[in-house]
Amino acid sequence: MSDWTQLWLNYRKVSCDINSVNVSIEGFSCDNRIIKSLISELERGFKGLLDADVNILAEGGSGKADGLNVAIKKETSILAEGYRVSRKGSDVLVEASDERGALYGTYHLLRMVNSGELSDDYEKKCEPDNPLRMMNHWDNMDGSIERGYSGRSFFYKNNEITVDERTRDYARFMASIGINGVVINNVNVKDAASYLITDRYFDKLKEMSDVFADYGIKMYLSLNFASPIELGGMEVCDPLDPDVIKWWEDKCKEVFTALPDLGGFLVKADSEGRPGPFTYGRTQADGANMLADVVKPYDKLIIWRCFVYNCTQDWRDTKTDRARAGYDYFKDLDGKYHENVILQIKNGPMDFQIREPVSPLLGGLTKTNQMLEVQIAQEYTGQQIDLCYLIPLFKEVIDFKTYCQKEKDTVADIISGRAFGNKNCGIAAVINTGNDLNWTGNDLAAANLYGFGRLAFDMSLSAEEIAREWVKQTYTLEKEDEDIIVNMLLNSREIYEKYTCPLGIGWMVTPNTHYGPSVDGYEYSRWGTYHRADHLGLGVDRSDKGTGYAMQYYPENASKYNEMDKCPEELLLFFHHVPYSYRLKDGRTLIQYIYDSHFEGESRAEEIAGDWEKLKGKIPDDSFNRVKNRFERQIYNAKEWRDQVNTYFYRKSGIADEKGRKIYE
Ligand code: GCV
Repeated sequence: MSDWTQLWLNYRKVSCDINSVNVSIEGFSCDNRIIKSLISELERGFKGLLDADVNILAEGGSGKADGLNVAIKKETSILAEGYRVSRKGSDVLVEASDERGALYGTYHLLRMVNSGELSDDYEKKCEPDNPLRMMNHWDNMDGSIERGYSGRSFFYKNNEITVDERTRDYARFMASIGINGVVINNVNVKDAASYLITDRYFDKLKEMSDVFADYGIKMYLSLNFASPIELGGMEVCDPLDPDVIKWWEDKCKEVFTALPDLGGFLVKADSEGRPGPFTYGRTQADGANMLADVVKPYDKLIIWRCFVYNCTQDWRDTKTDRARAGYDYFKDLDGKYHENVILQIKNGPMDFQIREPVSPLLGGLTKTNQMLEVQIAQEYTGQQIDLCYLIPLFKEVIDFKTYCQKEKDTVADIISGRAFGNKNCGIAAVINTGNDLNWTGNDLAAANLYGFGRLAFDMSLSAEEIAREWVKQTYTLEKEDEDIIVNMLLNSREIYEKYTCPLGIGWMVTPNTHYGPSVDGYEYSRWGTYHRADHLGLGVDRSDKGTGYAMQYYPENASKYNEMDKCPEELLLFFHHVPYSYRLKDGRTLIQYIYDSHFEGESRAEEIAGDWEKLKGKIPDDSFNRVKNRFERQIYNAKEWRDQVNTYFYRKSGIADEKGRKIYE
C-alpha cells in the first residue's frame, strides 16, 4: 500500500464487459512528453477500471476486434487545450489540437468510463474558459505550510526540495482537473525561499518543473521583492533604480537559462510586512512593470497580488476601512500595467471570509489583466475539520454582475478574457493539500480541490454537477447514497455560515489560528477587522455616510449596497450598522435572526454528521472513520460558536430569545 491515496484517480473496477483496449495515436508524436503521460494514464486507468490490457498501436494499425478502439487524434479546429470525446459503438475518439487538450480529453474519457456515462453514442466538446488555471501553494521550505490543514509540505523538507513519485501523482491529479500552472512556494517569501532563484536550488527545481511539464503544467515561483538587498547585498530594491533593474536583469538571465520552462513569478509586495515599491515612494505599477520588463524577453509573466492594505490600523479610527484598500491602491493605475502583468485579486475585499461581497476591483479595472484568487485551504471556513464545500461560494463570485459594461460584465467574463479580450488572465486557488495520506486532511475536502479545477476549466458547471462528479470518481455507491454526500456538500457552506459570523460581518474568530469563535478576538487589533457591536446594534457602516466603501461599485451595485433596506440580507452587516430591533424581510428582528441561525446551524451540523453514519459499510472503512472523526470535531466547534455568539449578543443587547432556548448568561 502506498503512503498516499489516489483521490479521484483511484480507478476502481467498474462493471463492464470490455476486456481489451486498443489505442492509436494520430497526428501527435508518441515521443512527446505529454503524450507519453497520456499513454501511461490510459494504461493505468483501463487496467484499473476494466481490468483491460491496453495495446498501443502504431499509426493506422488495427487491434483486436472485440475491444474498445480509442483513437487520440489531432484536430486543429478545436481551441488550444480543448478536446472532443466521442463514441460510436466500440470506436472512441479523443480529438484535440494540442497535447494538453489530448491529455485533458483522456482524463475526461476515463472519468466517463468510471462513472458509467460513456454511452454507445456519446459526444462532448470542452474548451477551457480560463487561459490560466493555477494552484498557489503556501508551502514553506522548512516543510511547514502557511494555513495548511493537511500535514506538512510534500515539496519541501528541511530547506531541501523533494521530487518523487508523490510529485508525479500530484501532477497527475492537477492535470486530470485541467490545472496548467502551479506556484510552488508561499507568497511570504523569506529565509531559504528567497534562495529559490539561486543555483542552490536550480537542479531540483528543474527536476520538478520537468515532472510538471510531463503533465502540461507550468511551474511558477513566488518572489521576494527585496531580493536585490537580500541576495544581491544592495542597499535598496527601488524598482526605478538602474542598478536594481540591472541586478534583476542579470538574475532573470540566470534563472531562465537554468529553468527555461518556468512560467514567471507571483509577487506579494507591500502587504503584511513584505517589502515593496511603497518604501521608495513608488506605485504598485512601478514595481510590477519593472519586473515585467525584465522577464519579457523570456516571454514570462508577473502575477502581482492586490492584497495590499494597512495592517497597522487603530481600532479607534472608524474612517480607515480595510475593505477599501485594494480599490484605493489599484484602481487609479488601471491601464498602466504592462501586457505581461496580471493583477491577482482575492474574491472579496477583506480576506476569504465565509461571506463577503465580491471585490469591486474585479471589473472596476477594465484595462488591466485580472486573475481571481480564491482559497480552497479552509483558513476561515473550517480548516478541513468542518465540512465546507466552497464551490457554491466560487459560483456566486464568478456569476456576479459587475456592471462594468452593458454585456459580458460578470466576473467570469472578466477573468476569462471574454469581457475585454485579455489573453493573460484566469483563476488561482490557494491550495488545501499536504502530505497527509488523503492529501486534504478531511477526505471530503478533496471535493474542493477537484471542484476548483473543474470549475476553472468550465465555469458553466454547477456546484451540484461538480459535487456529483467528484463523488462518482471517489466512491462506489448506489445513486441514493451518492445523493446523501452530494446534499451534505451542497448544504455545508450554509450550515457553516449559520453557526459562525452572521450576515457578512466576518471574523469573530480566534486570532492567529483562525479556528473557533472569539467574538472580540479581532475587535481591538491592528488588522482592520471590526464588527463594531454595541448595546444597540452591530455591523460596519460602509455606506456613503460611513466609510464610503459601497460607492466603489458601479452605480447599480453601489445603490443597492448603500441602503439598508435594499442591501442583500446576507451582506447586511458588512455594509451597515444595524439595530438589533431591525426587522428583516421575513419579519424577524436582527437579534432573533442571530439566535435562530446559530441554533439552526449547530443542529444541521449534527444532522449532516448523522447522514454520514448512514454510509457506514458503504464507504471504505478508513475513509469513513477519518470523516467521522472530523464531524465529531465539527460538532464541538459548532456548539462553541453557537453558544459564544448567542451569549455575546444576549449580554450586549439584553434581549431574550423569543423561543426561550438555552442561552448561557
Ligand atoms: C500568505 C491572510 C492569511 C495569511 C496570508 C495572507 C495572504 O492574511 O492569514 O496567512 O499569507 O492572507 O493572502 O497573503
